[in-house]
Amino acid sequence: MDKLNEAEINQALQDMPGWNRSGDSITRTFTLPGFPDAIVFAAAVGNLAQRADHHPDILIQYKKVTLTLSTHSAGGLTAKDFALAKEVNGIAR
Ligand code: H2B
Repeated sequence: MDKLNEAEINQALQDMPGWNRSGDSITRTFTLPGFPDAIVFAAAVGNLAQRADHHPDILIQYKKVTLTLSTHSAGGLTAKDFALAKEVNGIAR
């Protein structure tokens, strides 16, 4: 899959509330009510990722879950990252 260019990345970010650009990645931190909720949320993200065969870095810090998305095989951001970010937004409150 082709890397997106700068204009495409900026355009895609506009439709992606909560997500920020960080170099070759996009990130979003979700704050859940408590640690068990954070674990359940991370597992739900894991299920989406497995189904999409596209996997984010997942950092759990107590009740915060930070997701970092990038397409390793492309060495940058692709449509797959934004597709998964959109799915994650769909399961987040
Ligand atoms: N996830 C991410 N974030 N980037 C990839 O390039 C990637 C992946 N490649 N998940 C997938 C798995 C690849 O290894 C399999 C074989 O499709």
